[in-house]
Amino acid sequence: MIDLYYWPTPNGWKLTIALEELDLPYTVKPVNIGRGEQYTPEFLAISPNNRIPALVDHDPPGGGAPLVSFESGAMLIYLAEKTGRLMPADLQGRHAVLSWLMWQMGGLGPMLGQHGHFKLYATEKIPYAIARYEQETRRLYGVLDAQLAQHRFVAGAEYSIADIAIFPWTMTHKAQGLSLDDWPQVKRWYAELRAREALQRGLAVGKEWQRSGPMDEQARRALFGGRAAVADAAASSEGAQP
Ligand SMILES: N[C@@H](CCC(=O)N[C@@H](CS)C(=O)NCC(=O)O)C(=O)O
Repeated sequence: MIDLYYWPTPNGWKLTIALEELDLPYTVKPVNIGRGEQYTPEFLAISPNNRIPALVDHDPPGGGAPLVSFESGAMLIYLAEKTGRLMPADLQGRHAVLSWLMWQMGGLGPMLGQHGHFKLYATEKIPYAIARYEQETRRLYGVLDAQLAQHRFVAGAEYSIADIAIFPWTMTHKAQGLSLDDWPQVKRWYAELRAREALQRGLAVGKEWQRSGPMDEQARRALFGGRAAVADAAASSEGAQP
């Protein structure tokens, strides 16, 4: 059985989508990142970078000690290799999937993350930072659109972990003030993936924990203030009257 350390966010959804697509049984271990739970010693022992997702597979291929994994890209490769699915076995096909997965991990995710931060969450709106990350975000959407003009899926003719890694980040387009009409091939691909039942089941995991409306002060501290801010908040609430 796999334990998935998770919160419903783009990087978290990659894993619930992959696990649902692969039909693998898993237990969800919620880590409320808006309440600083990413800093507990138990979670840090599994995910030293204090980020979700992470997983522990108590039944790794070949037996032996439980497999502990953090970084969503590594986790997706692990699941594809464990099952022999969602990644072609031939050299060329496998390499195309890994290239697009790395593109997501090193480019699309971090750039869209920073775009969202400076445009939506930062209390001080810095025009240069917003313009810089919007330009990079648009460039990356253009790269994806050009690739999808040649292939049905991101890494070729087969649906793969590269599609699963990229999709949740394109779900943020409306919030980031972008329209998929600007990238028709991304729009076509997005609609095809959105209709997949397994993907929808993945996105539904923990939906009830999502809060609507603006981010509260506690979440802002946990996400943007670092470990010290979480510790300060815990210390001050210990002295507070219930
Ligand atoms: N490169 C990491 C990024 C993970 C990541 O940034 N996770 C976010 C949620 S989407 C998180 O845990 N944030 C908690 C925090 O910023 O303290 C991965 O792909 O697993």
